[in-house]
Amino acid sequence: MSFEDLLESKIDRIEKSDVREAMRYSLMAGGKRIRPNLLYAAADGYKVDRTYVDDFACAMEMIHTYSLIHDDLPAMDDDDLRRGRPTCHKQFDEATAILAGDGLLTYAFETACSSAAPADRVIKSIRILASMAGPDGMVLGQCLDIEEGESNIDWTALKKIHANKTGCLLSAPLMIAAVLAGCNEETVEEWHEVGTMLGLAFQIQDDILDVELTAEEFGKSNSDARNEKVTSVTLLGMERAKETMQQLYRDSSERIGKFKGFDDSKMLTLVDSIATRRK
Ligand code: GRG
Repeated sequence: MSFEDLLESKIDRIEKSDVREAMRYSLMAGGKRIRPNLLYAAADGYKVDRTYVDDFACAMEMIHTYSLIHDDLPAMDDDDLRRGRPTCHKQFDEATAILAGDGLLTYAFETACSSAAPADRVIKSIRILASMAGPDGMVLGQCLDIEEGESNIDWTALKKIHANKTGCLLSAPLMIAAVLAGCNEETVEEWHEVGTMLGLAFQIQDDILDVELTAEEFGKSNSDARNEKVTSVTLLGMERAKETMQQLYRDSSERIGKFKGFDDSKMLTLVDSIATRRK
C-alpha cells in the first residue's frame, strides 16, 4: 500500500463528521511528506522493519498538518492558501479547523501506539514525538515566533525560533528511526542535532522561496512580508542566506555519512532532493 493510501485509511477509520472531513481535506492535500520520508529513509538506513515504522510515519504527517492548520488561523498567520488550496478555516470554518487540528494531534498519538515495535521502543518514540511537538519543542518555537513580532530580534534569536518551530519536527523522525532501530541515547542525540541543522537549512530555504516565488507557485500565502516578519533573508540578505543554507545542507550530509552501521544512500538522496526543492 502506498503511503498516501495508508494515511487515508487511518482517516477512514474515524467516525463520520465534519471534523473528520476537515482532517482529511488538509492531510490529503498533497504536502511534500518530508517528515515521513525522513523517517523511512533513516529507518531503511538501519534496516528497521516497516511494521515498526508505518504508524509513526502517519503520526508525523498528522502532527505536521495540525501545526499548519493552526498556524493558518486568523489568530496566528491568517493565511488563505495552503498546499495549493484554500486553508482549512476558509474551506470549512474556524471552529471546524481548530477541531481538525486538535483531532489530528491527538489521533497522531493513538496511531503511533499501534506500531509493531517492542513496547519500550514505542514508548521512547512517543515521548520524542510529544517533546518535539510540544511546549519545549515546536509549540515553543511558534510562541517565540509570535512574540518576535513585537520586538527586533537578531540572528541568534531567530535561529532559536527555527530550531524549535521547524527543526524539532525534522529531528523527530530521525530520532524515532534511531530508537526503533535500538540505537543508544548518544546516537539518538546526534540525530537530533542533524535534524536541527536540516531544520535551519529548510527554514532559510523557505524564507528564500517566500521571496522568489509567487503564492501560486509556492502553493501557500507569502505572509511574511505582509506580517512584516524578520526572516533569514531580511537579516542576512539574499546572498548570505543562500550560502548559509547550502553550507548547512553540506554539513548535515557530512554528519549523516558518519553514523556507524547506517547505510546513508537513501538519506543522502533525500537531503539532496530537499536541498534543491522549489516548493
Ligand atoms: C501552531 C503549534 C503550532 C505550530 C505551527 C509549522 C508551523 C508551526 C508553522 C507553519 C509555518 C512555517 C513557515 C513553519 C516552518 C516549517 C515549514 C517550512 C513548514 C512547511 O512545511 P513543508 O514545506 O509543507 O514541509 P508541506 O505542505 O509540503 O507539508
